[in-house]
Amino acid sequence: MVFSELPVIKQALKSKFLGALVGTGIGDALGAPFEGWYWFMPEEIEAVAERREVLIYTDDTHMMIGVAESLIRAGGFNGEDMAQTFVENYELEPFRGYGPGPPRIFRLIRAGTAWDEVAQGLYGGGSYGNGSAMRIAPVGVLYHDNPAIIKEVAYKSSQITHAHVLGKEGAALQAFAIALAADLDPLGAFDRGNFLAKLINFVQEGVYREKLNQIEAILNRPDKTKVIIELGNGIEAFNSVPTAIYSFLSQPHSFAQAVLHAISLGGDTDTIGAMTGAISGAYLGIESIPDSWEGKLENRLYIEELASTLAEIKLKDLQN
Ligand code: F2R
Ligand code: MG
Ligand code: MG
Repeated sequence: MVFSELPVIKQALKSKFLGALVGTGIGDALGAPFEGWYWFMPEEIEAVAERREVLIYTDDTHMMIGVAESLIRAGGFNGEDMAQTFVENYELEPFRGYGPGPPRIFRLIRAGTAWDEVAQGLYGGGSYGNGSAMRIAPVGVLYHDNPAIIKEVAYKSSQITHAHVLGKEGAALQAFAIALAADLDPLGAFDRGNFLAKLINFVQEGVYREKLNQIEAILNRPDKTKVIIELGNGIEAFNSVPTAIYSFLSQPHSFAQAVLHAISLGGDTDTIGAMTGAISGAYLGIESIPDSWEGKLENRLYIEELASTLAEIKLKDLQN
């Protein structure tokens, strides 16, 4: 790294870390009032956001905060620390709309079950819900230059609550999409074919590969019903991570349009909104998030502090 480039790199990096973490919160909070709806018009989301004084986030952001807190405190991934962080955060704020599985896991961890053994038994083989993908933004930005570490940390952090391989692979795919976005210059030309090809090359599980392979054709002939049928808008990781990637690719140059599109697909709106917001924010940076939304996000200053600290850690790492 040339020393004179440092301030520019530092600023851009920080903006992308902020974009990914605040983007998660905004997508989650904007989508939350519509979770479970059939598809609808983006204008309805804007109208609800305008009427609200505070944009309140749910479990998606609450768990993303836990991931960031633990990575910072432990200086990287530490399963025991992250599991305890999830448990403590949940006990403080159990009202965040958690999925059915995690609270059961947290009770078992509190009772002494090991963090890496507790989730296997859930749903007879582990959960493939989208709960470990929705919270993965801090992993995606912190390790954005190392796909092997991304995969390792995404899998291990999933293991705490989502032990099924499709849950883990969903988290890894979402983290890698955020990483690729963080690595790109938003002022340069965006090559969506290349972005998709890298994701397809990264992912190993067939269901994700098949869905990613359909995205280009759907982007060429946009049709909401087709997106929902082919890619999904559900609570399972494989029915939501590809949809968030599609939503980002449908509007790569506009955070607002990408997130509004994702939420307007209905279904698991807060989560697909959160995941789309994380990818778009990582690509376009914090400046791309409309002030009128960012200013209303609950706990914004704390989320920004976590993102800034992670960026500082990364920058020190790059300088060594
Ligand atoms: N919980 C919700 N939404 C419900 C409404 C909330 C309400 N608005 C409120 O405020 O109270 N949303 C949140 O949950 C999703 C993430 O869930 P997570 O953490 O993945 O949970 P879980 O239980 O592990 O999995 C979710 C469901 O997926 C199915 N499933 C998972 N693995 C399965 C398997 N191996 N076999 C069969 N089914 C499996 C189950 O139906 C699970 O219950 C996010 O949307 C977040 O926003
Ligand atoms: Mg939620
Ligand atoms: Mg949800």
